[in-house]
Amino acid sequence: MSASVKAKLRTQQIETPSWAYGNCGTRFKVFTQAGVPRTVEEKLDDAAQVHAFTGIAPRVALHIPWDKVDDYAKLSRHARALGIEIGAINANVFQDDDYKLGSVTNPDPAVRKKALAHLLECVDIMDQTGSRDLKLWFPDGTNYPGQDDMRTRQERLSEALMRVYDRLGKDQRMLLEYKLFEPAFYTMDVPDWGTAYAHCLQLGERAQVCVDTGHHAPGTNIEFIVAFLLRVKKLGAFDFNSRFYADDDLIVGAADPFQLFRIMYEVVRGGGFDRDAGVAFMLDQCHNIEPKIPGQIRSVCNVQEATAKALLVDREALVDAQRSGDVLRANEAFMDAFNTDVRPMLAELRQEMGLDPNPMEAYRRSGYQERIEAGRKSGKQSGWAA
Ligand SMILES: [Mn+2]
Repeated sequence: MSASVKAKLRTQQIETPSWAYGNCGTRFKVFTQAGVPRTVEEKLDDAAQVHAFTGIAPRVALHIPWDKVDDYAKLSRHARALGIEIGAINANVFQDDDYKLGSVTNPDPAVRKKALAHLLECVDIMDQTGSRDLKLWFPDGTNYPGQDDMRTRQERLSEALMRVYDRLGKDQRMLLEYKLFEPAFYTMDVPDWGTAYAHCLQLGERAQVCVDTGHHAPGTNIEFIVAFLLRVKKLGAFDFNSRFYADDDLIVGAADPFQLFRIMYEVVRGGGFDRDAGVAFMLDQCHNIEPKIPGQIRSVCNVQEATAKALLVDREALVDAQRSGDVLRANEAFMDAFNTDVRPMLAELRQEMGLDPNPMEAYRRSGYQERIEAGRKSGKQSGWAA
C-alpha cells in the first residue's frame, strides 16, 4: 500500500502565496523580519527554496498590485530559472480609499468601473504569465442594516463577474472565494460557498469555487462543502490555512490537523487529487511572528502529511463497514488512517525523490536564512505597511 500512496504523493503540487514571504501582521501591528524580500524576484527566490526542500511546491501565486512588474515574461523566466512557475493571479480590490463602500458592488458606478478595470487588468497579466487561474476575493459588504440594498449588490456583483468571465481565455479559469465576515461585519456580498457556487453556476464551467479554510463560521463542516463541490465539479481551489477563531491565516494543520485530514479524505474520495480534476492546492497564510520560509515549508509538509493519511484510508474496509451499517467499524477504518504516523513513509519518499528526509532541518542547515538576512539590508521590504 505504501508504494501506491507514495506514487500518488509524488504527483501532489502545492502553490505558495507570494505574500507569505513579505511582511504582514494584524490590524494592530506589522512586525518586520530580517531578510524579507524587497522585490517580487526575491519573493520567487524564497518560494523556490520551499520547493527545493519539499519537492512539491513548484508554483507561486502573485498578488496584483503588490507584485506588479513591467515585464511579466521576464518574471516568468526568472521563475523558470529557479525551477518554479508563476501560479494564480490574485486580484486586489480592498486597498484603495475608493473601496470604502465596496468594489464591484459599490453604489458609485465610477468605483465599480475602476474595480472591473483592475480585474480585467489581472486577466491581461495572466495572458503574459501563462497563469491558468484568476482568484477573486471581494471585501464588499455592509456594516449596518439598511446601509445598501443587498439584492442590488448581488446584481452589481453578477454583472462584474460576467464581464470578467467573458474576458477569460479558453484555458483560463475564475476562482471565486467567499468569506463569512470581515472587513464588512453585517453582510458580505459573497459570504458563503452557496453564494459563490450560485454565481459560478450562472457563469459557466470555467468559474469555480475557492474554499479558503479560514473563511467559515466556527464548527462549519468544511469537508461536506468539499464533497458537495467536487461532486458537481465546482471545486476549483483551496486556500489552506488554519484558524482558532476567525480568519487567522495560521500555518495549515496547526489548529486542527484532524479537520485537514477529513478535508483531504473527501478530496481523495471525490477524485479531486487526480491531476485532471484541476483542483489547485494553494496556501493563503500570513506568518506574523514565525520566520516565513520555514513557515511555508512546515505548511506544505502538513498538507502532505494529511494527504498521506487520507490516501492510507482502507477504502475497501470502510465501504464494506458503511454498507453493512457497521458504525463503529467504519469509524475505526477512518481513524486508523488518521492515527498512523506517516512521517517515516514521507522521509522515505523524500529520499526517493533525492531530497533530505527532514525539510525543516535541511533548510536550517542550508544557510539560506543567514544569507538573506545578511544580504537584504538596504531597500524597502515588501509587505503591508510597517
Ligand atoms: Mn484566501
